[in-house]
Amino acid sequence: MNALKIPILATILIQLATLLAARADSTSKPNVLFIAIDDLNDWVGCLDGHPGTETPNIDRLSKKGVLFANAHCQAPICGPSRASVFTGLYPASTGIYLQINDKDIRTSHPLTENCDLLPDYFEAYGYKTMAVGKLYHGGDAAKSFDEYGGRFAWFGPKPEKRFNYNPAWYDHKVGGTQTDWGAYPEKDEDMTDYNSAQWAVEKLKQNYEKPFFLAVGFVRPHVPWYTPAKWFDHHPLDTVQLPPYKADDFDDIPEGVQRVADVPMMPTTEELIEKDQWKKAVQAYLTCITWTDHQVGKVLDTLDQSPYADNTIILLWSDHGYHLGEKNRFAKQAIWERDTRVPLIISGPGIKADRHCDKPVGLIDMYPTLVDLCGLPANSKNEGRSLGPLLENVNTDWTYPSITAYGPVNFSIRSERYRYTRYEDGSEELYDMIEDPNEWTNLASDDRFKTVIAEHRKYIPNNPAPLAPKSSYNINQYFISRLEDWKEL
Ligand SMILES: [Ca+2]
Ligand SMILES: [Ca+2]
Repeated sequence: MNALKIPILATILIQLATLLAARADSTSKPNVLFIAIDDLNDWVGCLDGHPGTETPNIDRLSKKGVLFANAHCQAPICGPSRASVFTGLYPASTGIYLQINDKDIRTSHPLTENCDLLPDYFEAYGYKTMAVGKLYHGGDAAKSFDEYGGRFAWFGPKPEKRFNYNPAWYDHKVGGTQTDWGAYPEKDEDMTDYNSAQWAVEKLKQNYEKPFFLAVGFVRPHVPWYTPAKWFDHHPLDTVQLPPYKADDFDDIPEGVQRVADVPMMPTTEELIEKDQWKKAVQAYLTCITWTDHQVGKVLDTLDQSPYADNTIILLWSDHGYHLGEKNRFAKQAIWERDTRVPLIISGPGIKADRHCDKPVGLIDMYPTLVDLCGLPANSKNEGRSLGPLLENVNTDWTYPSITAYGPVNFSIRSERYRYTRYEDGSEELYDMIEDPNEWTNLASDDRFKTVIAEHRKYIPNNPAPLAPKSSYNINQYFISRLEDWKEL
């Protein structure tokens, strides 16, 4: 062998040994790849929420594991949904029902002071924790992960002027919104999600002595619905289909329900029909989904090609859903199905491939599930439950509904078949989600469903925690008028 080749051979051997060492370490406990998507509703191919969506990478992941097709957030807004995920506690236990003006969840309420945040729990049991992008709503990711790659340009660069929607055009609109849509910026590299994916890809190419917990938080399809122009080519306007909308849908729901779900700065369907913008808004949301799916694909591909491919649990989720015109609204912040239903996929070593689970589950179940799958001691503070039995058999008896709170006094209970909701003023809704997936016919006053309603009503928390002191809500008149009352429930 010539002398020049010896150092090359040595280098290769060292690399091989490092790779084998990484594999040996990571086989003791599985790694975790935790992919969070912001404001993605059930418009992913595998969930069949919208016929025109294009999500090949998320669909591919669903084929590798278990798709939870009846999974729901615990609060229909970023901050409280994520607070529930990372504390493992219900909003009714922490008082975090709304956005919190605080960078650290633990200092926002006496009830969260002693909680174990998910990454801290993994760190305590020997994991290296890393994160990039949007995980918590506030800025505390840098504190609770060993390594944090940042949030880059947050929701991305913005054009000088809005393209298609400005609440200031309407006299009756209150507050500001980032809701707008169009082709912007020019380059993928200027997008936050591009940089987050890139950071995660680099991390997956490195060697680790400990098992890792890598969290990647993508910000699209959160508003503004901007992506570079080429991504709009995936959804030509003439192919875009509109979601179902019934103009007289609100005739059978109490006025109080409409008030809770009214976000006055957001566009209404009637407004966008008048401006000929509904289809364009849907096109932009679909485009943002395809954009994010592509970023997810880059991370999944890198994992597949890494030494960690066979020993990493992948968990993909979104923090809540979104309406794109269905209930005369383009918003989150309500407790109908499209606001609460989210993609939730779990794959990994020992998890059966290509399974579809219709049992109701919540994002709150992710924390105890990961602890269970990684063989860590159960955290007795967790209020969710491990989905282990459903990963084993998707038809296992599962009698627990998913509970979503919007403020401390509006709760929605999703069982396998029904959605029951009770609002602050005592008004109610009941929908048969099999017969009526669009929630058009409110059955709450139909005597035939008295027993069903009673069964669901018992899951409404009796003593919800008062609102966390640093809670804020500046865009919904109903919430503004109630905030002070809710601080002393
Ligand atoms: Ca969100
Ligand atoms: Ca209706």
